[in-house]
Amino acid sequence: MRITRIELRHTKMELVSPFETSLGVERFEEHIIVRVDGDGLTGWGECVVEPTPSYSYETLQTAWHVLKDFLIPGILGKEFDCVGSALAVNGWVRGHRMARAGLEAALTDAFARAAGVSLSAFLGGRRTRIPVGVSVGLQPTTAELLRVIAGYLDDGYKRIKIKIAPGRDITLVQAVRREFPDIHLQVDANSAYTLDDSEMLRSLDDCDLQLIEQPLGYDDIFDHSLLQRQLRTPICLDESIYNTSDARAALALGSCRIINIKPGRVGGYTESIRIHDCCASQGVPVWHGGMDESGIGRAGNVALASLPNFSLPGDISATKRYYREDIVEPAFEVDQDGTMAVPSGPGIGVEVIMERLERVTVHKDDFRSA
Ligand code: SMG
Ligand code: MG
Repeated sequence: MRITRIELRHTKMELVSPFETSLGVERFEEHIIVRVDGDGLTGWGECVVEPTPSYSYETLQTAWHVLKDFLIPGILGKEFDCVGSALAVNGWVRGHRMARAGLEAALTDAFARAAGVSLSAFLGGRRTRIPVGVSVGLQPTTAELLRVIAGYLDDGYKRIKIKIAPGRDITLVQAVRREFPDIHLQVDANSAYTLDDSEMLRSLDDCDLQLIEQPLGYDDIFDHSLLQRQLRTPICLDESIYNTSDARAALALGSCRIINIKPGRVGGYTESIRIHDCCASQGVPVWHGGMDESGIGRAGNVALASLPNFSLPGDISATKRYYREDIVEPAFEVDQDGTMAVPSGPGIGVEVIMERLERVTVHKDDFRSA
């Protein structure tokens, strides 16, 4: 495939309700939508950066810069026989994984379309439906949290994750457990604690949680190993796993027993699959995280999560959990059994509605080969 055109769009979409975590409150999602054209085909990807360097050190501006000045010039106008050969050209770029993942996603969609297969099949996925869960932000009151969770259980979700933060942790979790004794429940701290909080974290052992996600430092592996030794509940690492090497270190040290995979965080589908395979070979389950993607990113997530070792439900929820109107059709839905269908059409398998994409575009830039 010869890459003839690449387009970047800074998009801004309003969430149906504010999403509060230990990192702050989000009311809008601002991402970069990447479009790659070649051989008469179009591929789409979503770069899950945020305007601020909070969840990740990358920002919308750094990703735009790295895409525009390095990654796009590396491949524009060139001919590639597979995604890997296009990635290899930019292999010298260190870090900036969200920027790389957005471009890899668009390229992979284009190559899957060229092969006439779904992205799921192209990536090695086997399932036609995947188990999904929902991530519930911090709420103004405990009563409101219980009400929101009840609504999601009515929608069919079988796994609930709640966000915790210092002072808004054990009592919240206990209240949720009292109200819903049997649900699959997990918590995500987004690095809000230190080893000084071990006592509170140990008390979570009595709440029958599936896992505790990223309790300690966003780039820590060692302290998590000390904490995991004190806990019966599995720790799941999110922020501190950037690549397969981190995953191997974390598993060897006993820092976690489960890993959350997000292609944006680890630099794309290829590295995600390496981590997936590494965990599978050690009998360690993984699940697919979420970054409040639009339907473009969500379609990619669903496809990746159809691989066999994504055995726990992901943070991949129905479109209506995020946006009143998405930029793709059809919308993603959750069944009463807590599963979501994996699109089977070519590539990401959903249609990008250009008029809606145009409406959420703040700024765009277009790069064409001579
Ligand atoms: O896409 O459903 C989603 C959001 C899932 O909680 C979610 N993501 O740390 O796992 C996480 C957060 C990261 C984004 S909040 C800053
Ligand atoms: Mg997380």
